[in-house]
Amino acid sequence: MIKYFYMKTITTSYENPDLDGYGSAMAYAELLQTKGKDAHTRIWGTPHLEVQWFMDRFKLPQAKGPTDDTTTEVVLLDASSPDDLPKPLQVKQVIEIIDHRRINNIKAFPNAISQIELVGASATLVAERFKKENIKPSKESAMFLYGAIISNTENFTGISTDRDREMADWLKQISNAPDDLAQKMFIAKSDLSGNRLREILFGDLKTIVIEEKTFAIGQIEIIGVDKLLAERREEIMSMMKEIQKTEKSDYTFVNFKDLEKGSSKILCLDDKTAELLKDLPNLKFRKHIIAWIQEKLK
Ligand SMILES: [Mn+2]
Repeated sequence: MIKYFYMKTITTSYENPDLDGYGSAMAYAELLQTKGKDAHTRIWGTPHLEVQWFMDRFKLPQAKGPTDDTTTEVVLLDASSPDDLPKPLQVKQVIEIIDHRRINNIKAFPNAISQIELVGASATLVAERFKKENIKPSKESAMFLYGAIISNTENFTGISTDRDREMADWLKQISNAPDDLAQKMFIAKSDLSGNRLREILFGDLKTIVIEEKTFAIGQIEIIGVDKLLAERREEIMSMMKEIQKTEKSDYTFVNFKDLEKGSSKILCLDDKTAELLKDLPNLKFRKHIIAWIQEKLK
């Protein structure tokens, strides 16, 4: 009898993943298992609070933690740059990439086949794989993918396509997700009481370098942006100052997206940042933005 040998496969995402990264990795491991692969998900860092809330709420299985085994094959989801690859994984281990971001660096992975398509969530691409192969995801995987699409597209108020909607409809039936899931998720996400504000701001901070200038960009997505800014602006400003120091950023700002209104406000640390943002024509999140520039600092 011939015994087939399958190499072990890890599905993963960037460190400290959001629901799209985490859920896509979990569901894709299941798809690989269904096809006979020895696959499981490993996650590095601390998943976003939303992920932890979502798994508790719907009693979903958790991914395994980090490993230093560098002999496995790796599938990278919702990420597509070597910087996103958790250590100690190596670029040459990556055999497949599934992501939905315009800015990627797939050429840096010599052994990977990749699917990069600009839909609203990586979860949509994973769901389509199931559908195409005529494999029904488990209730848990369907819930992960459905939640990821709702979260990433901000319940279709943010960037989304018909493909996201089609998959969300399909996944909702399988997962039996509640009709008010988006509302429940957004309310849970909007609880920034105590230290949660800090955890979320620092947990989702991005630092990018453009033309030798360092941008530190925070992102907070909640219901009730105006209330938050009215009540805790001083606190946020002092966190931004701290960020500027540790990240050595030239420009520092936080984008507050209101999940109910679909609009955004930007809080800039200083005049220099405010001046710059005013003139940036292709700011990525411009589409849904009402820029709000902080008044002069005293
Ligand atoms: Mn994503």
